[in-house]
Amino acid sequence: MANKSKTSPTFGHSSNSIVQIAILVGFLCSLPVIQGQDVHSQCGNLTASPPLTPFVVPLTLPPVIDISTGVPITLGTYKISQSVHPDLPNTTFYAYGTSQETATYPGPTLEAKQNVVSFVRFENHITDPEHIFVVDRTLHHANPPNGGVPIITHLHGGDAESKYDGHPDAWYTAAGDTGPKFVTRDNVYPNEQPASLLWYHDHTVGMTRLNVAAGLAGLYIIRSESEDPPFLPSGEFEIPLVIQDRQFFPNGSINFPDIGLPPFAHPQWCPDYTGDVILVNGKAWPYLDVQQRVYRLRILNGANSRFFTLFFSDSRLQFLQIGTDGGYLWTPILLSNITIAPAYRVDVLVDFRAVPIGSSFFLNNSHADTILTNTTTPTTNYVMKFNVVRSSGRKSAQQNVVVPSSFGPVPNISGWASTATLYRNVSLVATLPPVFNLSFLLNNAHWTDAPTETPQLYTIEIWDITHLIPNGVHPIHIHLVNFLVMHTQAFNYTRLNASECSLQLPYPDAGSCFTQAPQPPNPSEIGWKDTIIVNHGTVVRLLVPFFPRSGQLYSFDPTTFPGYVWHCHILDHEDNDMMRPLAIQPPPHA
Ligand SMILES: *[C@@H]1O[C@H](CO)[C@@H](O)[C@H](O)[C@H]1NC(C)=O
Ligand SMILES: *[C@@H]1O[C@H](CO)[C@@H](O)[C@H](O)[C@H]1NC(C)=O
Ligand SMILES: *[C@@H]1O[C@H](CO)[C@@H](O)[C@H](O)[C@H]1NC(C)=O
Ligand SMILES: *[C@@H]1O[C@H](CO)[C@@H](O)[C@H](O)[C@H]1NC(C)=O
Ligand SMILES: *[C@@H]1O[C@H](CO)[C@@H](O)[C@H](O)[C@H]1NC(C)=O
Ligand SMILES: *[C@@H]1O[C@H](CO)[C@@H](O)[C@H](O)[C@H]1NC(C)=O
Ligand SMILES: *[C@@H]1O[C@H](CO)[C@@H](O)[C@H](O)[C@H]1NC(C)=O
Ligand SMILES: *[C@@H]1O[C@H](CO)[C@@H](O)[C@H](O)[C@H]1NC(C)=O
Ligand SMILES: *[C@@H]1O[C@H](CO)[C@@H](O)[C@H](O)[C@H]1NC(C)=O
Ligand SMILES: *[C@@H]1O[C@H](CO)[C@@H](O)[C@H](O)[C@H]1NC(C)=O
Ligand SMILES: *[C@@H]1O[C@H](CO)[C@@H](O)[C@H](O)[C@H]1NC(C)=O
Ligand SMILES: [Cu+2]
Repeated sequence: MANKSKTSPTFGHSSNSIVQIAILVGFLCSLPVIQGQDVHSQCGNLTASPPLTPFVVPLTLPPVIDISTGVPITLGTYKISQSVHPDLPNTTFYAYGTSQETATYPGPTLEAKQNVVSFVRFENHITDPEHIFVVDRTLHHANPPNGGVPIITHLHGGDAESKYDGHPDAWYTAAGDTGPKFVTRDNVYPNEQPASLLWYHDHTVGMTRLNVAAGLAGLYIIRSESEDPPFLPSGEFEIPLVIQDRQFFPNGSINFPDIGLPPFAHPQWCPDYTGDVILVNGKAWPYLDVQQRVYRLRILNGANSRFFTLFFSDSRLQFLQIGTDGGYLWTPILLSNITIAPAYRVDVLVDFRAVPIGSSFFLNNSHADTILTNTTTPTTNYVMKFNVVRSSGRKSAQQNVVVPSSFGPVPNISGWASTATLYRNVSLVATLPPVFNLSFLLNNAHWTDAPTETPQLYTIEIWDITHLIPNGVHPIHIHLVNFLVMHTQAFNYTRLNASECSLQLPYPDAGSCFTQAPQPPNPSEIGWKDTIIVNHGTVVRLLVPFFPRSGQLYSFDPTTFPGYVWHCHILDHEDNDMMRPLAIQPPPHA
């Protein structure tokens, strides 16, 4: 690794271009001349993984740790060797676990109880002098004086004091170096929020994409006696699915690009890491034997940048969606397909009583590799396989699954919106070469610029997220709070860019850039969300309450050091430079 980062590639001229990306960002680029004997991996042109027969590995579930006992637990990060497929040598991962021996990728599933405080200490036991992937030193990144692999763990979706939120500058290494905003390794999670599926993952500045691709992610479930409906599938019928993609070398190592897109002047950074192997809970295209019953699948898109549009290979199997990022939906909804961006969680019921014993079905994916390239890697068109089998031992009695028609009252969004005290228009932009080195920005500002998103605690804001890049899509994540999508609205980018119209005039005014009236959110995005897809040529309007969903006060002070962040959840974008501070201010005086 050491000599790789020193051998920075020379940017020569070649007739070969990564044509699609070049066209999309509006200029031509050229390939670097690769020097020396080292095997390099070019962003957008990784060597295909060795062929692996799909659906031969059984799905495994990460170990579960009960964190509702009041007893503090310690999770370390370790370098481990784990098998993703029998035809591939073991892979080196960075992984969470209670010890070197028990560390797994994905990490253990932490099970918390609503309103029961959990104490989780994260330690760094990765003693590699350098990361297993090449750190791009032209990005703003954690740079420990004594080297090593910095980590900092964020509980995604968690409502906690910011010193426990995994601030990107609060990293620490095994050798004891700490980032400028480091406070503690001991985290306190109040769990005073709805029953929901969260996840914990690394959030180190400029290195999140590397640490998460290396394996640093796991699930966190909040259960609630008052909210979890009785008779929902549980135990062996409730299956968590962490879906991620990776590319592999024949020796089992993860193939992560170490040559970026010239002449963007970031020698290693790749704008969208995607792989040609789909992993579910760390196994390549696994299978699961299911009984003729209703199953509850709790799905996380844990990919760096890949979106999935999930559907079953047989239309008799559909998703009854009962939850989003932030908990139960007020109205469950039957869907044939669900699109999940990185960090999206969906809680779905699948009724295998609709299909015969002995039959098999695939969970497929129809989403392009990236919206930028709009290419499809055929091996990513499928995710896993379900075999419907006779139940062994117990009699397969009719299962008593009762799905409530409602999990609670529909929030009065327009009523809340009328009490909003601040309207904020935030924009997604890109800096393009040759004038600037490619990066993605929020509001034209860099991560290191002073905070501009400074909401007052216990107020409601309306955020318009205005996508001002000619192409691409960005899933935007806000820490601490959940929000509701009020609407999305398409506009004509070409006309806006040419100053022929304005977004300040409403549709259908002749001077308005909007090409349609405001549209309701996608069916699978109706509900509490902490991450939201913002497509190019659209404005997404969010209702963002800066208070707990209970309507009560926080039990902690969200205005203290080091503060929160909001960012794009394409990890490659977040690292360069699509992340900003979220500095919550004291509440207005009464
Ligand atoms: C992709 O890599 C292969 C070698 O692995 C090379 O032959 C080909 O020219 C590359 N294509 C592009 C567009 O970079
Ligand atoms: C490969 O990984 C598996 C776990 O997936 C482990 O049990 C086994 O010991 C590993 N083998 C080697 C040679 O490290
Ligand atoms: C695996 O193969 C890749 C590509 O040849 C190489 O760069 C890497 O060092 C190898 N990893 C190990 C652990 O041998
Ligand atoms: C995907 O689901 C949406 C509704 O959420 C539906 O309108 C669309 O037709 C579905 N697409 C396919 C290919 O089934
Ligand atoms: C992406 O490619 C598919 C076919 O490969 C095509 O049907 C679709 O229109 C393309 N989408 C965009 C946005 O170009
Ligand atoms: C789903 O994946 C399976 C397994 O690869 C494949 O046979 C099937 O054609 C796919 N279905 C669709 C509709 O793409
Ligand atoms: C929503 O709130 C507004 C303002 O408080 C109120 O006028 C309206 O009746 C409410 N709507 C419903 C359906 O409760
Ligand atoms: C672009 O990156 C190069 C290499 O890191 C640097 O020398 C140059 O100053 C950067 N240009 C701008 C406009 O940021
Ligand atoms: C946007 O406006 C341009 C210029 O008026 C027009 O050519 C184009 O068709 C419009 N695009 C859409 C999607 O309406
Ligand atoms: C946006 O406008 C600028 C001129 O102001 C032009 O150079 C550029 O090509 C336009 N971009 C697109 C995608 O239309
Ligand atoms: C939002 O900001 C963008 C970029 O500054 C601007 O073009 C747009 O008009 C603004 N929208 C509103 C409604 O003010
Ligand atoms: Cu992005």
